[in-house]
Amino acid sequence: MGQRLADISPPAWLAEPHEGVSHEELALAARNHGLPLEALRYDVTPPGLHYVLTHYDIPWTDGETWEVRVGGRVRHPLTVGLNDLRARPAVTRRVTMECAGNGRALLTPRPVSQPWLLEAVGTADWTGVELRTLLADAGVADSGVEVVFTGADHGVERGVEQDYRRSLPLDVALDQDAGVLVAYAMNGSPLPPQHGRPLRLVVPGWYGMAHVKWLREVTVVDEPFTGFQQQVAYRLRQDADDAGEPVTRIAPRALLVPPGFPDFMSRTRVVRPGRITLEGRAWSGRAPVTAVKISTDDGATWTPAELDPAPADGSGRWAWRRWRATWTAAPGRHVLSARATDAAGNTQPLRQPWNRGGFANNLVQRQPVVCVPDGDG
Ligand SMILES: Nc1nc2c(c(=O)[nH]1)N[C@H]1C(S)=C(S)[C@@H](COP(=O)(O)O)O[C@H]1N2
Ligand SMILES: [Mo]
Repeated sequence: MGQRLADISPPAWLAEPHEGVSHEELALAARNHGLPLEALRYDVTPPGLHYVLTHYDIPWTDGETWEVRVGGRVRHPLTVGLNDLRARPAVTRRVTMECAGNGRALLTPRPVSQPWLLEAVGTADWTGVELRTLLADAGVADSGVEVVFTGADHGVERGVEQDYRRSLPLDVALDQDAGVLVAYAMNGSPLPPQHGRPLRLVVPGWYGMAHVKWLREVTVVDEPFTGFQQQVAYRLRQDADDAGEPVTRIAPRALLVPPGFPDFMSRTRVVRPGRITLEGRAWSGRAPVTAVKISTDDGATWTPAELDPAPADGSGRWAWRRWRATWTAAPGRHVLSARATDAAGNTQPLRQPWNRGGFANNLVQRQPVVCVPDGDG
């Protein structure tokens, strides 16, 4: 009696300077696992190693009876089952997806939410149907401005009970180059439950929140969508009462495959003296990555890395690229970094960008390494 959802669902807050990660954040971090960074070696992330983020529960879904409704401001509302989708022309796209909150737990002050370090990324081959063809069949009315996507998951967040919902501008939803998919397969197999079984949206180049999982409704609307995940969450704000800018496309980032071998607790990397090949991946959802530089002296000096060529057929446009560089390690402590730049001139900041949600923070990685001669145990 007299209970309100707000009592169990706190507003967003920032951690105090020495506030540790709580059990609630640990529970989120265990549910929403990251990519083990050694898996950056794979072009396509093997099943189970792709990062996962789910705000509420993974809903129980049945692929055989699943239907997605395409409605709202359309001339011919559609209800499409999985077999109808599979009978349509299939498209496979290789897409690197990254959570907008990647890097959040490294910020000062630290926004309290899913405490990602740098591992909220993965690359998959997504197969499905072009969203624009479904919208064309439904016949978008002239009054349409956005498309709202509804997932089958339900929860409460900061006191607001909701289905997970996000929108895209109609021009993105309909654009052939944007390449938005309604996907039913990941790496050639039906979507695993945690990645949206049986259907999800894939929005190449956009941060993860746009890729609505367990997709059950596609609704054309005639006014900009003001739902929680659009207007309250996923905004770049300095102050709690800023309207803020929406989070959209992925900012450039490069990460290193962790060199050498790790210490169990500190994760500090141990390498031997001598020549070492450093490698990693770089991506941007804004424009193709054009350069990666590395630093082995904590950002004091930078040298170009070698970038793998992009596939000539354009299939790598939305996928990360491998880079490599050689480093001659000398005994002692070092901090390694990599920095990506894209064709639009976007690059990674060397000083921390900050916003209240900890979104789209692409500060360069700092990887501590200790170089110890063999037998110096
Ligand atoms: N229905 C639904 N879709 C969702 C989410 C969600 O909680 N519910 N989380 C979003 C967020 S924030 C991210 S980062 C991606 C993660 O996708 P993945 O778990 O397949 O890596 O899914 C997005 N799609
Ligand atoms: Mo996310």
